[in-house]
Formats: sequence, C-alpha cells, structure tokens
Amino acid sequence: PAAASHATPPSASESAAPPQDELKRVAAHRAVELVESGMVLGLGTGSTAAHALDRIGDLLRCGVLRDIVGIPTSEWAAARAAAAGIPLSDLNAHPVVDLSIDGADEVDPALNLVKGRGGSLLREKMVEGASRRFVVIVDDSKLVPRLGASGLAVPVEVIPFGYALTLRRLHKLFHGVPGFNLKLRTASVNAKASTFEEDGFELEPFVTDNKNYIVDLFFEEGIHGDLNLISDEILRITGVVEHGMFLGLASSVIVARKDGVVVMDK
Ligand code: ABF
Repeated sequence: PAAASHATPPSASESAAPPQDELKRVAAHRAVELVESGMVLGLGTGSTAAHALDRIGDLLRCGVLRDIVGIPTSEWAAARAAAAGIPLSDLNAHPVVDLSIDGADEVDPALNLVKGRGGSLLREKMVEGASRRFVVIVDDSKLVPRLGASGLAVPVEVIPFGYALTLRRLHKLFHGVPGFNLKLRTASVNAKASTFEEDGFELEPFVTDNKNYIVDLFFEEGIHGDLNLISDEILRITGVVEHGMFLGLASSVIVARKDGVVVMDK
C-alpha cells in the first residue's frame, strides 16, 4: 500500500487559500526538482503538466538544466514543450525514459490512476510505461477512494472501424453494474454525447492524436472488483486499443493541498 510521506507546510505565498491552478503549479514545480541534466523526460499533457513543461523550459533557458530530451505524450505536449524550448525526440530513438511527469484525473489510495480525459491516454501509457520513474502531479481534488468514484469518465480508446460494435461489447461487459453508463465522446464539449440507447451516432466523434475514438465509461459508485481483471477484460475486446486505468504504473504522486504538499510513494 502507498505510504504518505513528508507533508510540507506551505510557504507564505502558498498559504492564502490558493486557487486550483496554483496548487497544480506547486505540484508541478515540486516534480521538476527531480529533473537532472542529461535526462530523457516523458512530457505530460494537461493543465497541471503545462506548469512542469514551462518550468523545465525556464530552467533550460537559464542554464540550470542542460541536455534534456523530451518525449511528448501528445501533439499538445509537443507544441507546448517546443514553445518552452525543450528539445524533443520520440520513443523509437529513446525506448527508455528516465523520468515522466504527468497529471491524472483520479488517484486511488494504491496510486492507481484514471487518465485520458484529455484524450491522450494511449501515448501517455506508452511513454510512462517505458519510464524508470513516473511521477504524477495533482491537486487534492483528484484523490478518490476508488477509481471511477468521481463520477467522471474512465476513457477507452477504440479504433473507428466498427466502433458501434465495440461500444456494444463494452456495454455488455458491464451489463448489470449499478449506475453504469457509456458514451462515445464527441468533438464538441457543448454537444450532447450520443448514448448507447440512442439511435445512430450523428454527432461528430472526438478524434485522438492516433486518429481513434474515445468511449467514456461512467461508474456511478466507482469501479468495484479486481482492477487488473477488469483491465484484461476491456483489452480483450477486439477494437479496443487501450483504456485510461493506469494500474501500478505511478512511482509516486505529488499532491498539492491548501495546507502543503504530500508525496505518496509506491
Ligand atoms: C493528462 O491530463 C491526462 O491523462 C488527464 O486526463 C489530464 C489531467 O489534466 P489536468 O492536469 O488539466 O487536470 O494528464
């Protein structure tokens, strides 16, 4: 089980009830303290990871860090890192990554994660799974007693070919689970997502960097049962590429709270 360690009191500038984005910045900057010159870095995606990318860029610019190679986890991360001045490469050239830093949507007490509400779960899992160390950065709103419990989506990336059939198979897999629902993610955040019950999928689907679709799974009461077994069952469905449960991948989670930073280690 994960052990919480070294809670640090906030500095004066952090103590005035910081807004959520300030907590994200605090977590990200703490993680960047682990970066050393010469490292191959996995570069995360999202508003928390953005603070890490910007900080790494700043440290490169002022010469504190040198010879960093970044492996972006999304097209978004590639663009943001390039703008921050971080030299980029890929997993083909660097199959072993020294350290990855990325956000998450949910963190459970055993440091299992839900990721991919930004749609980048596949590349994130490839880069972070190839990392010697994977450090997750979150504000405390991401902590949940069990995955899925926030009521938000557990994403599954599926290939577009036959996606409606894949969606039906996912629906069947969780048939009977109280409060379960699933939706094809649509491109417009304002558009109502098509549900399994509706006839046709006339809305434009959200398309990932890998040109795939996302099916969002919802578990009203969180996911009960053996997560590894559930993971295997999802991945066994032909047409599923990957899912957003990151089980046993995180080395540590840096949690920024209003009263300071807590590091949860594996
Ligand atoms: C990525 O960004 C995703 O895996 C996750 O969905 C999201 C977290 O975003 P944010 O930091 O903006 O909450 O890490």
